[in-house]
Amino acid sequence: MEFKSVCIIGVGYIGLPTASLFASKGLQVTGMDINAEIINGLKAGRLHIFEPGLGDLFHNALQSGHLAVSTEVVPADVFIIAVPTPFYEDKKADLRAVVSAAESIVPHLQPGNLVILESTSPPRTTMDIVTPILEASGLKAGVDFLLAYSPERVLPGKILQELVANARVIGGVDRASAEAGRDLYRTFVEGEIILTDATTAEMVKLMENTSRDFNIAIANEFARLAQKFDVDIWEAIGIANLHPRVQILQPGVGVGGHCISVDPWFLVEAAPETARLIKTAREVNDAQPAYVTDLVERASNGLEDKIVCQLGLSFKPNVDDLRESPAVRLAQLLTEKGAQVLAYEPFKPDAGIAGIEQVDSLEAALIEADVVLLAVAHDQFRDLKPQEIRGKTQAEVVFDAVRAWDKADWEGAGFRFYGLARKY
Ligand code: SAJ
Repeated sequence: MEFKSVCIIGVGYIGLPTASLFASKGLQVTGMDINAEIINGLKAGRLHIFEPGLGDLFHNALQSGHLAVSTEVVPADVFIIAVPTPFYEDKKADLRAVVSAAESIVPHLQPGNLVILESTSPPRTTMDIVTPILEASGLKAGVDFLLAYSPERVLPGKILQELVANARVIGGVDRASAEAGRDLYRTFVEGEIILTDATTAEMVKLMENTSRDFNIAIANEFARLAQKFDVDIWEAIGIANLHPRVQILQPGVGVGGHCISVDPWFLVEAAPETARLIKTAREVNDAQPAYVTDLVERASNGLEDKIVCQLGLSFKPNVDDLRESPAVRLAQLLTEKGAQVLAYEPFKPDAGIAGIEQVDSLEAALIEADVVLLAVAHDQFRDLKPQEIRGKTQAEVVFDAVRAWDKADWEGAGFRFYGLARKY
């Protein structure tokens, strides 16, 4: 099946790269977003997100005439929903964006169209929520139009590479829908394309992120045990991982981002009595910023009136995304304990988060600090030289929460060095 035009609803971290890739392959693409500020910025060539390689791809697609951006849904052969699915305060899935995206397609839906939901969603969303909304058009899913669920599975920081190379699962409401999805994504996907039903594809996506969350939770719990027994967790993990069937992940300040810290809750909400391990893992990871705060407090001999230079606020290294970031939570908790936190986040120097004091240079963060806290292992922080930092701060204490720095080097430069379950 051949499709000539695509309308992508939501031009965020997934929608914008996907739109640019389809356009680069010659399809006629419209990237739609309800946020006029974002669309006006894009029209003027300004991207609202940072992702390696995306700027060039987007600009070329725009210039080629194959990509347009708009605040309105436009008629197309294919509609792709790529909007966020956050959660409410009580951890229940907030599907309002998916619902309104589906509703916005209805007036344009024509027989033979293909609709794809990409947003991570609770099991049965495609069948029980999206299908009835679209069928309000009078057309029937799997009969008059095609409908599939195909989750994005790409890693922020490597989105373009992984969109092309990763295996892609496409779950149709019927076989014809899945096959149509395969024909569409084959335009740029070089990885394997696996066809299944919509609910299986939803479950696959949630299982992937949930298992990663779970594996990080055990790493964080191991770190707490190691701290208790005076063991260096990093040495212990290194040795354990030499076993051919063991692959322990990295402990840290917690799990953030818009995916792994959110998606497991969709399973907990759908079946709370069954998803017990999943819930516990979430709680362990959510408690990690508080655990690290206590360690920093001890290392600093109390936080009251201390100035903490916190390096990094994003949810993981080398990205500009602060959503659900444990590093942000860490800064808040340190502040609650009486510290003045001066946070430096080079990927987003002015995030405007209430209660967080951001500075726009390393020097400004360091100059009056009592404690230097490494919260996110951005490459530029990894590369810092202790001797150079010595000349820029009066701080005596360095706390490396993510094991990016060498203890001996920092001690050699005259700092008292601490970390998460660190001996060496
Ligand atoms: N983290 C650790 N220790 C680790 C690995 C990660 O503490 O060993 C933390 C990170 O610092 C971060 C969080 O976990 O706060 C999540 O980071 P990540 O790199 O594991 O994953 P994301 O959220 O960037 O992307 C994930 C990916 N899913 C899996 O690897 C199963 C990606 O493939 C998905 O497409 C993405 O979620 C998504 O959009 O769902």
